[in-house]
Amino acid sequence: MLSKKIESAINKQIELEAASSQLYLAMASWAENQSFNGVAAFLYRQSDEERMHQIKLVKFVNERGGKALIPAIKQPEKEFKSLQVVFEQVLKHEIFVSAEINKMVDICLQEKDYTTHNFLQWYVSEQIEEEALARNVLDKLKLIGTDKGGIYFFDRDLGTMAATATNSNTKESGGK
Ligand code: OFO
Repeated sequence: MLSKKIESAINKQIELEAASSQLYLAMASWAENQSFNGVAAFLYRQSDEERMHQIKLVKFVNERGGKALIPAIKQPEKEFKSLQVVFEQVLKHEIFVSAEINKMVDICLQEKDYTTHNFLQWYVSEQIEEEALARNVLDKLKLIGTDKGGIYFFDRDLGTMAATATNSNTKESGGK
């Protein structure tokens, strides 16, 4: 059984995962409208992943006898100045999410809830990967600067990255 304190911390995180999914969806849609189709594919995929993170938390709360709350999400920004601004925001956002996950882990230790603590370790590792990925993409963009050819290949590479990740996920889940 979850303590009220942990239940409310996870419900806050459910909202944050949903907001992350919406933010990346807004970014994907912006990129698609700018004809950055590879970047759009990458961000659509990130948005799907955040939704999966949200659902995993919803199920966990319900399975442990709590009540998961499905939040209203405020509309994210719809205009972005450049690709670099998009990925600066992604990185900043992921760093913020990591800090929030760490706070939850801390609450679990205070409450001696080792089951939730164990469950949250998946999120801790996921955040390490996501921060590293965002940092890596941003570094590439900084190197490219305003070079049009560079941006063309960057867009293509992100599209390939999204397709490869989707294919390997499909294989892992047995094609489901
Ligand atoms: Fe939910 O993984 Fe990042 O934010």
